Amino acid sequence: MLSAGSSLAELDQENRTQNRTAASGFPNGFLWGTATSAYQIEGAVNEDGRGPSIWDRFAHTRGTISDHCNADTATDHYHLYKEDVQLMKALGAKAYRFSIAWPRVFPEGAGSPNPKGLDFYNRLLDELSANGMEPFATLYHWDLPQTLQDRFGGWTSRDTSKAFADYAGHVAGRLSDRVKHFFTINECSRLVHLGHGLGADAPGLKLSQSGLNQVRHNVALGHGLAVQAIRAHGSTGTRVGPAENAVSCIPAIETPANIRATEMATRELNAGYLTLMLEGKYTDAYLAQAGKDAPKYTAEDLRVISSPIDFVGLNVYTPDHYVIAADNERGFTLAPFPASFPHMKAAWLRPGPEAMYWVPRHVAKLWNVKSIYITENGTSGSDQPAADGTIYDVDRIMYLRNHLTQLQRATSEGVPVLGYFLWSLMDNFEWSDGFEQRFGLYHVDFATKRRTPKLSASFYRETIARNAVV
Ligand code: GBH
Repeated sequence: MLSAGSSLAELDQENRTQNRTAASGFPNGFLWGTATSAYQIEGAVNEDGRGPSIWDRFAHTRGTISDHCNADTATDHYHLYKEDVQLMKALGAKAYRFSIAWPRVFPEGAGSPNPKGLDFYNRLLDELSANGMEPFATLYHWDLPQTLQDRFGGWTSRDTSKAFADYAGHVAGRLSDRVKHFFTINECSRLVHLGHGLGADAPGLKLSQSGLNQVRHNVALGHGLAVQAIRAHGSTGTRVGPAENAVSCIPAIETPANIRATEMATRELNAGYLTLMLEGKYTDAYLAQAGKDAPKYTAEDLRVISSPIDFVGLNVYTPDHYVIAADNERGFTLAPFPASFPHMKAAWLRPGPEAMYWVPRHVAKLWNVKSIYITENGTSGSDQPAADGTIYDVDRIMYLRNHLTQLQRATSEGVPVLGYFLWSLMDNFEWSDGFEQRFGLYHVDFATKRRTPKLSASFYRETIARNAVV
């Protein structure tokens, strides 16, 4: 124990003791990794038979991307993947979450596969394996083959849900000897809202409420059909689940009544996504609110959508709502964000680290989920080099430390989070924000493709080495 008059040197010594590490530590075997997605890093959009995706089309349409860029070359990971695996290794990471580009594997979305497309992922898997890194593959991170948009209207049609399952089964059949964990769809919620409601993401649609509700249903159906296809074609022991950006509900004040209110809010505000996948039905409130705009579906659809999964992946960035218990019909009230609420470089990125505690806890409790991965968490920053050339991204370190502290609170209470994938390994194409929002632990000079570690890379390496918040 420290006495009142302890010197700084003693304090420093104390901080190094086992006790201190245990108090801030994660469970043994906790999996540390980084995450990326295909279109955001690969480049090489016209190589080895890759077909166009809706993001190629969207990014090449005037006025869609803030800095008028596209991801034709991005970070050129397609050619620099060996170097990038070394970047992960330098962090001491043991896992890597990446996505497979559907238009590389099926350039037309369906029909004949392009073997050269999967060859790239075979090379990547070999490199990961040679460096002791466990692969976690996402099957859909928003790069729909353009042909499916043209032929079927993309996710407005359940033909796309079926094509997705065929592609998923094909990949599982060929890669599941080495890939043991598959994520179906990245952030159903965002692909529905931003891509088909606001038109801010590909394919840039602004559908009516009924159209949007149908897209939401078709995407969930695609998830369920893919789960079944992966079970049918994957080797024994292949595990599968979604990677969802759940609407996060945080008790404004941690009282039992408010906590109960956040659980109800979590269930209702995720009704078309996690609630549907895990309960196999739309909530009464969801259907009542949709009214005549409710999606068309069958009972069999609901059984498919709720096919058993092995884990839930959660992308956690920001609190969506602070919640207080209320005496109204719903039982909760969403507190509006005051104008003075702080944000990181991106205006949408409000730091509310408690989300990292509450989101996995709600998911585990509401649906009795036994395995959770944090599939993304991180922040953009201005990331300007100082006079000595170093990027001292202490804002990112603050953001990460606060979130990891809350994650450690969750794991120490028994919330079953098995691993954490930091978004992102390196700066990349941030969708409609182009190259203006940098999320990487490694800075990328997009002209030369040179990678340079930021200070946060050292922070993450220390965290991994100690398996504890540092
Ligand atoms: C994740 O999405 C993605 O999976 C990943 O590809 C992405 O690079 C990463 O996070 C960082 O953004 O309030 O109208 O301005 C997060 C998606 C993007 C959803 C920004 C909210 C703001 C919409 N988020 N978006 S708005």
